[in-house]
Amino acid sequence: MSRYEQAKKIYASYGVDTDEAIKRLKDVTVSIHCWQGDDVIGFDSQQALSGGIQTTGNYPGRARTPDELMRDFDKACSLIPGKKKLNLHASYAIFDGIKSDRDSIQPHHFKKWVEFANERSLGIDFNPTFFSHPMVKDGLTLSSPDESVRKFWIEHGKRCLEISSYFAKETGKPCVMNIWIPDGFKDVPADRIGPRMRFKNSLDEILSCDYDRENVFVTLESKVFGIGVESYTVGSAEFCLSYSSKSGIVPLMDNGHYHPTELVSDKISSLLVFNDKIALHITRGVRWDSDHVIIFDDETKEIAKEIVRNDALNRVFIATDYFDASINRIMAWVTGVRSVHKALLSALLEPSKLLKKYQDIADFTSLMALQEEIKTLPFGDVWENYLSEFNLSNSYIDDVKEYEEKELALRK
Ligand code: RNT
Ligand code: ZN
Repeated sequence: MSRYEQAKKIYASYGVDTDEAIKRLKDVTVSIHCWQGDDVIGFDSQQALSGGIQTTGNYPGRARTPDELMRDFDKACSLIPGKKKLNLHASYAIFDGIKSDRDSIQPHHFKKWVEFANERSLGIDFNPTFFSHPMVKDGLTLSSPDESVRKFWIEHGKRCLEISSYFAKETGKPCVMNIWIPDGFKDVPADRIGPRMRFKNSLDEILSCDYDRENVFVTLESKVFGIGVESYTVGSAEFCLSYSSKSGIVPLMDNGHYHPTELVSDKISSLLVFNDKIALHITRGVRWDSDHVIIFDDETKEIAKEIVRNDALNRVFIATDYFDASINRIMAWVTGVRSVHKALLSALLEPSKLLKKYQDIADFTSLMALQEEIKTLPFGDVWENYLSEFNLSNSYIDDVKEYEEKELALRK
């Protein structure tokens, strides 16, 4: 009997069908962020990264051009199982000669990305880029008291809705467009409601434009603080949840955007009670929103369990969001996205009916014991079997190292 067959038997004794788990996971799409490949720099300007987010490290081999980023993304995808989407930022517009500013970018600036996605049957998700730009004035964009600044960014939001509609049309797959602004203050403000009122009005204006409401899902991402923006964040959790529910858009939770003892895994069910769809940015914050590479850790597993147990695989838009410049960037992509798949697979292998029954009959003794017992089931054998369906194996270090030698090392 193969290791997988043995594992299948063991899981079956807990009432879990491993074939079925693998089949369900093969249907899940993870939206892979393009910005791990170039340290969130993009191609529309050479501005330093701003907005209170930071990549640290200077590992050689950063993608500097669209071609390099596409090649690296391909390399990473070749080692990642499952269905994928490409998650782009507006700053990744590709200009042939004449540049357009953020308030005048057009669908055709993303034509190459559409070709890239279609050749690989990937859908595209999108993000307006409200940072790393001279029109971010005093740290503010859509909430700025300066009308010319606010108007500029409203126009950017509208342009991005048009581009998102274009992506949905050209790829034949829905586009998730996520709005996140870095707006806030380093120190104690005198007026907290003013910026929030302006942010609300700006969002209303952006969303009032004509876009494909059926195939573009607009999401709104909240945050607690950023570097240099420690005292006040305009788009706080309360703001973003309230705005999303009032205006019928989709709330997005990034698990790096809460106080360190607050867990997104615990928030998912509350949002599922009130929203048809929710969106996630999966990341790993170490002490702060550090955007470390996702690993197969407890919180990632718990997030996955909440999606699977609540039968919400088709209600949650799952995207990755992290950026580490201190290690090989392809390895970062592969390790992070594989960890999401691992967590989902382990959630799909949970005897959730039995666990829930123990909870409902208040047998907390068995609940705890069983949760511990299943941690040492032969998960690895099922994981290997899942990977084998994509002709992949559990190890990928040598493969990425070879690419590093042949390709990344030449980037000087
Ligand atoms: C920042 C947010 C946001 C960005 C990306 C680049 O804290 O998480 O999602 O990481 O848009
Ligand atoms: Zn995020």
